[in-house]
Formats: sequence, structure tokens, C-alpha cells
Amino acid sequence: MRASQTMGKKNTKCCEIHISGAEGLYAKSEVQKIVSEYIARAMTHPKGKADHIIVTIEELKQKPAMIPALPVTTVRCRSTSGGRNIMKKILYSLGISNIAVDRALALFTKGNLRGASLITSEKGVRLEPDQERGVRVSRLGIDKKARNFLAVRLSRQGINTDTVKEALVLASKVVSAEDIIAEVCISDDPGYTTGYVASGKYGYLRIPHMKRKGSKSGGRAFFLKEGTQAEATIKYLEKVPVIVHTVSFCRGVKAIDEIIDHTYQ
Ligand code: WAQ
Ligand code: MG
Repeated sequence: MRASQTMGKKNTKCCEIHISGAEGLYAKSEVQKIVSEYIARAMTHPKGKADHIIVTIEELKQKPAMIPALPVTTVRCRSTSGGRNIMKKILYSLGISNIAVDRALALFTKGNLRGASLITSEKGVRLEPDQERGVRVSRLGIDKKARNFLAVRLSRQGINTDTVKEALVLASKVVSAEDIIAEVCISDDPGYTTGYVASGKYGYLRIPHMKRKGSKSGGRAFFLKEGTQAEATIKYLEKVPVIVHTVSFCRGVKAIDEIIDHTYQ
């Protein structure tokens, strides 16, 4: 599903603002229910009123690949400047350069990408072919058993929400791409200030206070190994069906120095 809002006066050149998007893999019997949930989401979104909603439903022709969910940890953090610092430290400790990190943050400030930016981890070069749109991760889901397990584990931490579950499934697919080192995400919802950094090394690290409340800026960036071609990665993210079928542990809240190498603290 994708929902947008047209800006500008009638009969003038106007632009579209991305309001909301959602995607998933579901059993045929669940499709109607999910579609009405997606439409409700589009029509009541905190980012604004959608005046154009598109829903696409496709039958899978390919058997999905099975992947595990990343382990979930929340990093202890009390302020917006603290949140930004923690995010940077984690990314630096994964070998992402400050040029690459700054490129991602500048895009987040601008906002309005419907998808994610693909950025090389050293030189900070953007690789997505359509830079207005970004790359939209699709064909991803979680099977019923894993969904139930995850609900129990997240409930223990008080974070069993659709937002967290959907972000975790997405990040698990993203990080399972061979050439992606890490993902950073800040929601574009003005009321949602927790973001995350996901990586094979540290799992899914939730970071509270990544932005100030009320800010509509946000986005996603995937950091690729320097020197790799993006085509195969983009094809994997957009087209290859992937299902999360096992759930890893949820570690609760940890201080940053319990997570990353000493050098970067
Ligand atoms: N593929 C690529 N990029 C996407 C996708 C997708 N399927 N969905 C969203 N984005 C990009 C797009 O640029 C959005 O503007 C941006 O990410 C933020 O999307 O554990 O809600 O849906 O508590 O606002 C993080 C949860 C929630 C943290 C993230 O993102 C936690 C969230 P949103
Ligand atoms: Mg959003």
C-alpha cells in the first residue's frame, strides 16, 4: 500500500508528499483483513491526509527464503543529542565512515523519500537508481509461529507494537542481504522518536530519542560494502520473497558500552 498527498494548487505543477507505505506476505485467507488494515492506516496517518492510495496485491510465484529475526536490544538513552551520538558510535564501530553517516542524516533532514537510500560505507556514494523514490523493500513477512513467539518476547519488554514488529522484519531482511553492512532508520512519523541501527554484528539496536517530538523528518539508509554493485542487492530487497521463521532473543535495555567495542565509546 502506498498513500500520498498532493501539494500545491489545482492545475499548477504540484508535488506529491509520501504519507504512508506498507507491505507484507500473507496467506490468501488473510489478504482482505490486511488490506482493510492498510487502508485504515493510510487514512488516519499522523503525517497528514492522504488523497491518493494505491493497493497492489500479487500472488507469489517463488517459494520464500527463510531467515531468522535479528536479536532485539534497546540502548539506554535519555536525550536527542544522546540518541544521535549513540547512532553515530554504533555506525562508526561497524566501519561506516562519517561521510557516509552524514550523507544519510542529511537525507533524513530533507525527508520525503518513499524508500531507502543505498549508501556506500566508505565514500558515502548514493547508489539507488531513482533518488527521489529510494529503494522500497518488499515481499517480506513473518510466519504465524514466529509472529506469536515474537509477540510474547516483545511483550515482556513492553514493546509489542506493529511498528516494532514490522521494522524488525524489514531490518532482518535488509541485513540478510550479502552486501549490506548496516541499516539506520528514523521514523518520519512526528510522534515516533525511537529509531534503530540494524547489523549482523549487533542485531537490531533500538535507540530512543533519535529526533525531537513533532519532527516529520526521518528515513532509512542501507550502508553497502564499498565497491559492490547495487543491482543484485536491489533485486533481493525489492523482489525476492523472504519470511522470518525464527525469533532470536530480546535483550532488554543495555548501556552503549555494554554493546560496542571500547575504541568507539
Ligand atoms: N523499504 C524501504 N524504505 C522504507 C520502507 C520500505 N519498505 N518503509 C519505510 N521506508 C522508509 C521511508 O523513507 C520512510 O519515510 C522511512 O523509512 C520511515 O518509515 O523498534 O515507523 O514507516 O521502536 O515511518 C522504527 C521502530 C519505526 C523502532 C520505523 O518507519 C522501534 C518506522 P516509517
Ligand atoms: Mg511512517
